[in-house]
Amino acid sequence: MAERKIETGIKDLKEKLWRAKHIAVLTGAGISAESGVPTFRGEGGLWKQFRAVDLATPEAFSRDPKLVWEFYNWRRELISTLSPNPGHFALAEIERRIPRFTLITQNIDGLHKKAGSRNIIELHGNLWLVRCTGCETVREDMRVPIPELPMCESCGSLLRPHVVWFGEMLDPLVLNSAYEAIAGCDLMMVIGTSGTVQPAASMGVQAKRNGAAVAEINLEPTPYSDLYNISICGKSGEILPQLL
Ligand code: BJW
Ligand code: ZN
Repeated sequence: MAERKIETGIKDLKEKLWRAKHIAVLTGAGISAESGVPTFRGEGGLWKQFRAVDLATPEAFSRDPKLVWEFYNWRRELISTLSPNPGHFALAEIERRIPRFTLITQNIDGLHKKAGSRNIIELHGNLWLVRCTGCETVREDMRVPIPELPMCESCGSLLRPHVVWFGEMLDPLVLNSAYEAIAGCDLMMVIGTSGTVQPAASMGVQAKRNGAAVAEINLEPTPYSDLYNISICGKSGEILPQLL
């Protein structure tokens, strides 16, 4: 029964996908799970092991920047050894075959780019960028690990990860380009996100309100599954290649 539902979902999605002129995709931690990147919530999730308020807020960084850098250095070490999975590669292939394609990701791991995706909007920043807390300069920094308490070459202030923590605004230019894609697409795919963190969580519903068909691919149902046109329960690394 469940398998039948997955098959029908894939068939429906394939029909919509290859007719679409502009596709927007929103990805979350689930798309990288099969590469070995831990998700945030649920079984084995980072926020089961660590408290988000201690590690992913501006207050946590002001209180204990060394601890926060240790957390990001641990993730740099892990992610530097990992590779994109068939889900990432399938999205890159779909982008090559569709006239307009926008990939909006909440992930900071850089795996979509590694897989060959090009038009990527990183809502929550990037693990491999650092930002100066003084002069705001953003630089790529691939060092693993980054030395304890890294300082800005230009002004000597403390550097921080160029990511968006809880309570921080998303970059308005980045957010606007995501909303443009959501407003203009005829199909949106929402993949591997629990839909708990705003503003990303509402993007699928906004696309639907704007007239797009919305399809979800997730290991399990989410609070939005019934609102979308198609909901496929399964691993994105297994479902996405079947769309090609
Ligand atoms: C698979 C799979 C497989 C597993 N295949 N699927 C409105 C209402 C209430 C609160 C707010 C609101 N607006 C803003 C807020 C506050 C807050 C928020 O949303 N809080 C909620 C928790 C309630 N939002 C913010 O603070 C945001 N800022 C903002 O909006 O500014 C304006 C503002 C501020 C304050 C008040 C009001 C307005 C910023 C959010 C920044 C999030 N940052 C993090 C850390 C980034 C850096 C880092 O990585 O270190 O981003 S938190 C973390 O969650 C990370 C993720 O990008 C994000 C989303 O997680 P995601 O991707 O959904 O992962 P999971 O683990 O939750 O889910 C994985 C899913 O995959 C599951 O569903 C699995 O089933 C599935 N899965 N394997 C397919 N193989
Ligand atoms: Zn500086």
